[in-house]
Amino acid sequence: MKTPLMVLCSAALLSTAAIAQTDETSSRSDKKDMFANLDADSDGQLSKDEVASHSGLADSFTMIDRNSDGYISKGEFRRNVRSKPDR
Ligand SMILES: [Ca+2]
Ligand SMILES: [Ca+2]
Repeated sequence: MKTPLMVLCSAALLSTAAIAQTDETSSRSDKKDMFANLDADSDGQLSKDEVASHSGLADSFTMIDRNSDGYISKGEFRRNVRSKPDR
């Protein structure tokens, strides 16, 4: 049974999600820019050559490349940047 309360709840959830998404987007855009800047050939992955200019990424390349395909995908990149202590 669908009650108006249900609709209100989902609307509230949706707006909360929208707010959270906005916050996340602002902090995420930096990482996205960084990824895009490093991704010289714009294939959506970072090769070792592409991260060579970024010593932090180059040093931990094999660690970031979780599936060991020789490339850092956006997901791998994002996970690394997020879990990395900011020091
Ligand atoms: Ca690339
Ligand atoms: Ca990979």
